[in-house]
Order: sequence, then structure tokens, then C-alpha cells
Amino acid sequence: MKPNLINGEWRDAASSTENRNPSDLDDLIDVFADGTEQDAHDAITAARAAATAWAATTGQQRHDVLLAAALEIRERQQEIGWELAREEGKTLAEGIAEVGRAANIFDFFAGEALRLMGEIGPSVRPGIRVEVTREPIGVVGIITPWNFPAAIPAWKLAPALCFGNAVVFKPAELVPHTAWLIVDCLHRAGLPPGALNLVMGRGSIVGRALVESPDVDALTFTGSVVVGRQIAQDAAATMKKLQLEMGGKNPLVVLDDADLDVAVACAIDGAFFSTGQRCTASSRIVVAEGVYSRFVELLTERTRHLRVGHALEDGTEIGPVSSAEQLEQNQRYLDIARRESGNIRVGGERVERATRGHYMQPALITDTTNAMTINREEVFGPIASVLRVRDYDEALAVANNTEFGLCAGICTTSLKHAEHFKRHAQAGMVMVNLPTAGVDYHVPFGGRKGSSHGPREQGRYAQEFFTTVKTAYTRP
Ligand code: UN1
Repeated sequence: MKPNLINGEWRDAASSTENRNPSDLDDLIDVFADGTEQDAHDAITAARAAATAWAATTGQQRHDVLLAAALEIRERQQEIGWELAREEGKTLAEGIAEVGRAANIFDFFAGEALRLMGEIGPSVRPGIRVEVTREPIGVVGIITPWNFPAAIPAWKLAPALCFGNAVVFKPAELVPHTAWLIVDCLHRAGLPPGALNLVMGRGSIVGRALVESPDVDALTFTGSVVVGRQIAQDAAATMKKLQLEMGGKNPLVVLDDADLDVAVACAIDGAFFSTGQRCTASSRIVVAEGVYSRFVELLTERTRHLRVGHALEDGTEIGPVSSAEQLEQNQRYLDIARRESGNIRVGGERVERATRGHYMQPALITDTTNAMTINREEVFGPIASVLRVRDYDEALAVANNTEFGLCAGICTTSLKHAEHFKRHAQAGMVMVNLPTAGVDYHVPFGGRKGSSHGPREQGRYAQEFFTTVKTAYTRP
């Protein structure tokens, strides 16, 4: 059994959960401890006890720990990337790239531990000096999703620790293996006992304990809208600081003047890579009528030939869906789309491969309107729909007509439309002639409307959530 890490010690649990490879259900990766409510409370207590000393370390000490972890993760990039792809089902190339990204994030935040600066200025009153400084918040709870088992933990753990917070980390039930490997690297990099605790287990037990505990000062969560909303409600009782990253229903606009090769490549990557299991996925492809037939034809052909297979096999472009539940959900959304008179132009069927896995062919749905369920709710699978519009103005209106606001993309060669779209897309991130998914790690990440709540993640902006500001007045 892979144990939890509580107060610097690896602790087994009374029960454990099997973790299987979604490309090959006969491949048992390992069994992982099911954290109990008591484990969660012990981890929170340990974090609380460790927080003061960890906050008092120098930036250099925190830098050194994070850099050591970054170096080990980078050195083991192939191995951990392989394990990630085995566990989550994204392709080996995607798994390896994601682990490289995680290493870069730890490296970046190692530096941020040294770069944290305050402000100093005169008071409005004579003879008084004002200082504005940032301090750790205390104990941070981290709850991560299954679709980026290395990168999302990295971009929450690294800033939490680099700014001097103690952490209790609960990874998604589906992907404890990658989380465990990363925590193991951090643990051996020299963190004091209690500064980082790992409690694997159920959201309804471990997650809930983190949300409800008055000893957790801040909670950062990436996951579904339903769970995010529930967390916001439940966390209100203790008024903890919250950062929630939830769904997307991201539009990719294709205008008449787009370079169609670029547009098709953006749509394929944005909609289907990582098996479409990204909150940044391009799930609504909004196409101007002048180019509609040609674009849809090209996209259909490219989608038809995407090679679905075992994540670890050479030549696989699209790995399996990560779980049976997710596969069911994808199929349910296809049924709804059919009922609402969408046309499944290509794909959508479950397929079999040499090993038992959750395979499905990516689906492209045409003849959809923005009012259909398929264009309102996040599916989180390899399913994209196409919406036909007259021109740019209608495209922008359709793009913004959603409860979400994470990313918005546009493919155009018109500077005027690109600039207008960057300014008027109601989204936290805008991409021009690029897929909506796949972002840098040194700049802010996050959305608007129903997609996000609280300060941005990543880059310099991460300090907004992971520190608290103090204003000090001095009469010398
Ligand atoms: C990316 O597109 O590179 O859950 C990152 C997600 C996002 C991360 C996307 N929080 O899909």
C-alpha cells in the first residue's frame, strides 16, 4: 500500500483503493491509502504546528528545497511521465511534457521565494512611514483534479510552500500515484515534518474535512463546477480564503480570413488532445459561414483519422478516457446532443483495442445551436461541437454567451478582429491563432464568470492567493 504522509511520517490506512491503468484495466498500478477523517485532522494539526517554523525560514531555505525537488523531477521526467500516462491515460509524450512543466513550475517558484518584496512609502500623516509586506497565510488545503496529475499539484504546492505556508494536499482519487511521486520528491528535498502532508482518499471524507476545518486558513481547488460551488458554500462557515478553478465551455472562433491549416490544427489540439479532458479545451467551435463547409470538411477528416489507443504505445494520438464514469458521461452527452438534433458528424463510438480500456473515438457534432445542452455544459471529454455564424460580430456574441469564461480563442489573419477579440472576449485567457488549451507557467492562469473564483494562479500573480498583506505604520 502507498501510504499517506502525515507529520513527516508515511502512514498506512485501514483500507486502500486500487488504481488501474485506463489503457489496460488488467494493469494494477498499486493500491493507495484511503485517508480517514482522523488522518485529515492529524495532517491539519501537523501543518498548523509546522506552519510557524516554516514561515520563519529564509527565502533561501525554501528556494533550496523547491529547487532540489525541481531537479529531481526533471531528472526523472521520463520515468514519472511514463507513470503519469499509465495512470491518467494521456499519451506518453503528453505525460512527459507535463512532468517537465511541473519541474519548471517548482524551479520558477524556488525563485519566487527570493523575489517576494514589499512596498514602503510615506503616510498621509506627517512623520509616519508606511510599509506593505506579504506574509504566509498559514495552513493551505490543496485539492486537485485528475486531468493534470503533475502540473496542477505543482502549481498549487510550489507557491504555497515557497511563500512559507504549511500544506495539506488531497489529490484526486483517480490519480494518487503521480501525486505520491511528487510528494515523495518534495519530502526528500528537505521539508521539515508537517510542512507538507499528503492525505489521499475520498473527496467526501478528506476533502470535506479540509473545507470544514477552522484550522485550514485557505483552500485552493481545481475541479468541477458542482463541487466548486459546494465548497464555496461549505467554506463560508469558516470564512477561509478560497481559490476555485472550475469548468470551461471555451469557444474557438474561426473567421472567413483564417489560415485553415492553422485553424484545423488549433481545433484538433484544443478539442481532442489529452482526450479532451482539459478545462481549457475548445469545446465550442464557432465558424463563420464563408469558410464553414471547407473548414468542417477538413476538421471532420482529420478527426476521423485520429489514432486512439493505449497511452503508452507509439503512434497513439488520443489516449483512453480516464475512467468508466467519465466515458459514461461522454456517451450521455452524445445522446442528449442527438436528441436535441445535433448531427454526430464523425466519431463518438466506443472502440476496442488489444487491452481492455476506456476507449472512444473523438466526436465532432455539427448543426448545433448555442442553446443546446452540448454547448451549455462542460463535457470534459473528446467531444466538440460546431456552431455556424454569419460574421465576426455574431461569432463574438456566441463566444461570450456562456456561463463560463476561462479561455477564448480566435483564428484570423485580421489584426482588427484579433485586437477587438482580445479586448472583448469575456474570458480570463485569450488565444489568437493558438489552441485554447496549453498555457505557460510563468503568467497568470484563471477565468471569469462561472469558471473561476478568487485570485489567479501561477506566475507572479500566485502571491495574491498564497500570501496575505500587512500594512505597518511607524513613527520613528
Ligand atoms: C492547459 O491547458 O495547459 O484543468 C492547462 C484544466 C486546467 C489546466 C489546463 N486547470 O484543464
